[in-house]
Amino acid sequence: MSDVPDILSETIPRKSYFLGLDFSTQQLKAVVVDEKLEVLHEAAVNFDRNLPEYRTSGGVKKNGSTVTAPTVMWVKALDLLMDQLKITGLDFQDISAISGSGQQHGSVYWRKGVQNLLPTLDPTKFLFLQLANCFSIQDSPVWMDSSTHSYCETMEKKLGGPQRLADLTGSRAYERFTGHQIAKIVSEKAELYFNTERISLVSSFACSVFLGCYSPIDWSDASGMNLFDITLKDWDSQCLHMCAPDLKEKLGEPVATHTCLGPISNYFVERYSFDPSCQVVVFTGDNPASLAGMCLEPGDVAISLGTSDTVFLWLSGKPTPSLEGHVFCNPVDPEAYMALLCFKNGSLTRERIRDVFAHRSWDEFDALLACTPPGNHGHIGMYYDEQEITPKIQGTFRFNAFDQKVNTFEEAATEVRALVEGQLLAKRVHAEQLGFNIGESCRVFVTGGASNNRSILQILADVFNADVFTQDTANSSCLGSAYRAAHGLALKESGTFIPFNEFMANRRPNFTLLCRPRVEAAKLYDSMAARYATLESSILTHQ
Ligand code: ADP
Ligand code: XUL
Repeated sequence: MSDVPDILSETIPRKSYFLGLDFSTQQLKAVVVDEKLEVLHEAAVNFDRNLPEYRTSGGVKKNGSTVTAPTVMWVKALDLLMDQLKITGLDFQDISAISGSGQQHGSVYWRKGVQNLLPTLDPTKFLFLQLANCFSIQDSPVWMDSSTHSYCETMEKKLGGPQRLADLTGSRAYERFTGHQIAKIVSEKAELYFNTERISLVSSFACSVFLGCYSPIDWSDASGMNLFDITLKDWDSQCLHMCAPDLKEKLGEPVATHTCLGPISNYFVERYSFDPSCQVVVFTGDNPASLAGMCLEPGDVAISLGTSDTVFLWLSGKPTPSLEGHVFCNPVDPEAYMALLCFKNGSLTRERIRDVFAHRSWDEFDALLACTPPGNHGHIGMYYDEQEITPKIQGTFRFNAFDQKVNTFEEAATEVRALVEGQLLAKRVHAEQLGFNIGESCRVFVTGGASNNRSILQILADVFNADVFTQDTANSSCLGSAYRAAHGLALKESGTFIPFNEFMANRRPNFTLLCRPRVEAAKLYDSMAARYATLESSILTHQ
């Protein structure tokens, strides 16, 4: 047990529950924890299945490289989720604080006049009916969008090159980053932009609904916009200027990610019997929230296998952003940073290969993995169904044991193993290129839908030559949001700053060791990683 004062029980002695939400790509999820931060309730609404009227696939709508989601669908999902939580027997009165997360980079456009409507929503009516006409742009651009290439080029050029932009904002220009999405809207739909009163990220949009007024954007999620100076922790006026007029007013002042913003709106008090003093802690991006949910420490690597696959690390000291990957402000330590790599072709590509080669069954997919050896007899595959982010490329590339390109693999099992090994080797190779050292004590923490799959995790352990752990319950972004709600409230009540990891010291979630590396396989993947890196560079030079 740690000897730090138990700030939560000192400041909030009564029975206290904390609600964490995650507005992710394919679903809206919620978790409720008690004062010991143990999970009491979970709920989820899947956009495609539970809200078919919006006709999304994987939670989004695609039109070429433009990818959006109907903003009001997220609101309706919240109506459904709140009703689901009620059915679990949850008494909303017991919730002392809430926080949440959202898929990063996506943006919401509130039309002029809505600031007067948000605090006065009618508690007898669903939210989605009242907010349906509140968005000047009905479909929110989301992180899968890659339609803003020319805006990216312009910003990098005007700012003195990609490295200069990375030094300032933590990343070179990326198509999905919100600044370029906004620039595209100003250029293509100027009248809609001028009819917009406020621009939120998915996280701050959801937070605004709970607050009953516009929520600020937090520093961590602001780092995914190419607009935010990650050192000064403020908008960069040159970047703002390049994207759109009057953008600063439309974005509002950014705040530290542990900020407690105030009480929940009257709508939730009246409709769901929340305590009027229940506090809302600013929402953040799903990856930063996941870092909090995993209680990550320096030296660990976290891998989320969700719609996108992400790799993230805690960065201490002065950040050195590079042309690959992203540096974000750390969500739980205002002095620190986090590094993130995002791979767009994650679960949806695994699902496609499963559907084609394994009769839509994960069991069959696992059986195919089991009947091929580590190293796949030298075959390597790279599957970028959508334009990949890390690295920027699209298409399918297969190589035989002699590094020759082939069009197909003969066996379904070879294809399935090539996909999984290729995806996991890419994570190792790119984490190493970011400067990450897979040391002796390296631990890998996994989360996301595919972290249920043991066969995939064994390959992950072998590729990283490290033990792989997972949390016993719940999705880590949701859980991280519930933890951040408790931390934010405790900081507010105590009036002092206690670091998150100290605050969590007595309440760390249970992690289960799922897979250990196998010596022979790990050795083999060492040389395969070097081969993978060379093949990847060769396809990038020849594209
Ligand atoms: P997100 O939060 O990005 O919406 P999740 O982290 O909930 O997504 O992951 C959803 C994905 O999990 C699904 O697309 C599905 O492909 C994947 N998944 C679920 N179960 C398994 C499994 N047993 N093996 C591999 N992938 C799985
Ligand atoms: C991160 C990214 C995705 C989204 C959706 O940069 O684009 O991981 O946050 O999960």
